[in-house]
Amino acid sequence: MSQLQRPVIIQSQSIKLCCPRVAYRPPLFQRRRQSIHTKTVTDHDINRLASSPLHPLTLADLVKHGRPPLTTAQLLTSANFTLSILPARLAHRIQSLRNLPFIVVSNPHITKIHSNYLHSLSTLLPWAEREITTLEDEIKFAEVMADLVQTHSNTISILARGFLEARKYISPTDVTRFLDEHLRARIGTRLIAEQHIALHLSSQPHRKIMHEPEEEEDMGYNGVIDTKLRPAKIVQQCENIVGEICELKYGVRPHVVINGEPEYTFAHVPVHLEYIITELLKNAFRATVEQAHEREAIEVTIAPLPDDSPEAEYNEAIRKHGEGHVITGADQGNTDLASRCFTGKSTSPSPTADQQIRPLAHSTPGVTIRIRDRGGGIAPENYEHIWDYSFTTFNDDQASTSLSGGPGGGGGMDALNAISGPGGDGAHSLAGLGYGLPLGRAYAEYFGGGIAVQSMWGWGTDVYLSLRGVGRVEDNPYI
Ligand code: ADP
Ligand code: K
Ligand code: MG
Repeated sequence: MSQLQRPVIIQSQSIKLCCPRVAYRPPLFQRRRQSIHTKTVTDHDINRLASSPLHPLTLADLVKHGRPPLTTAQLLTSANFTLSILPARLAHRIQSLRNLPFIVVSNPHITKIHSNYLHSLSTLLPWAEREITTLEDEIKFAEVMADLVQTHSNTISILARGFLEARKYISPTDVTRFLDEHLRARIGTRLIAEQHIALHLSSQPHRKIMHEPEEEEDMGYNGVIDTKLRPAKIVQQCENIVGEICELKYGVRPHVVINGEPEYTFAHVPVHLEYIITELLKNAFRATVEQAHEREAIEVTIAPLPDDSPEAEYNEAIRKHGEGHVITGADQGNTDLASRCFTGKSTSPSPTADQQIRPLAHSTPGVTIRIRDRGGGIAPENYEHIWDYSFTTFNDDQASTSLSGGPGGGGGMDALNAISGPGGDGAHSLAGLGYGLPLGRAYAEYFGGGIAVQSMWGWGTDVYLSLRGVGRVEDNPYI
């Protein structure tokens, strides 16, 4: 395995933070990044860390350090908490990569991801078994977190390329199983790191150096969570972006009509919602235009769940178990209750502790967003495959041949760029290599929501995105 352990060169590029309202000053971080200490990771380190139990993360963990700006003591607590859970999570990912067939993990792209994880663990090890007690150390630690987020920003496109090249040696089912676990775990790891970075940037005394003053009046944010997120606003923003891409490719764009309750707000992670809505709109736009129905609006309905819905009962059940309670096997009854109400019942494997964050007590019931298009629906023979990571009906030949033919391909490269997810390298293509639906569902399910697709073959498609509120602002002192 030694060839997998070569050091990784960190590329300097700007970092896109999860929380869009918190501005980064990359040059400051880049200058300092060169001084990040590393410690060689041994197999013993990995085995030891991977065998330690994973911290069952809750949303309460993300907000428990207080409302920004934090005091020095709160900031140090956040840093130490972050440090206490990340190494084991990285070690689990390394182990799971090593469990892939050797010929797959030897693929240069998969090897690159393995090296990235080793690199990130090597930057955390010098901090292990010590406590962060000074602001000076906290600043250095925040740089380590920034490095971690940046190192893994292109993970999804690199993994996609790797699995595409190695597809002869691993079944689509095994790829989907691996990616479902890996990408869900990655969502949590990024959230933890980004939350600390966001708290760091918005806290005294750094804010004068690193925080854009004009952003300060925005009080809706607690780190990466927007407590006043308005889904309709995200839909409008995503409509603009997807519309541009659509117009570039097809020369036309359908328009979106929002109805239901466009003023509804709740607490959620904006970049997650942006990613999901973008992917769902891309699918709807593409289908609509390909059916030459661009004159027919895509209808987006925002439907908040009522307070007496089964969702509210579900939240009450969480409340009885105590604040920030994590749903475990013992709570299966309640989770079933929740999934009955949410149409997006998943067929993916049950989440493990490092994959799943559960809502806070006093959660708002949440919202269902229906995206309805007249794009002709999904052919029955394709229906069962739409959740596979690599399944796409988009430009089949172009997407896969340009990739297998080497770097620089047209549609395939665009497609890969389009699937990086939040914090990744952007979305330039209307459809990709089939990552939109499964990855979108992974984000939705992360906070207990889901995605369900209802197709009327020959007519159109309804997609139901269910999202559970992650905390009622007035009830929760932390948010
Ligand atoms: P991609 O968009 O890259 O193909 P997705 O996972 O987003 O990957 O979607 C997988 C497939 O599901 C699409 O290629 C398409 O065949 C089908 N699909 C998804 N959404 C729709 C829709 N709204 N209308 C018609 N087909 C759809
Ligand atoms: K797919
Ligand atoms: Mg898509």
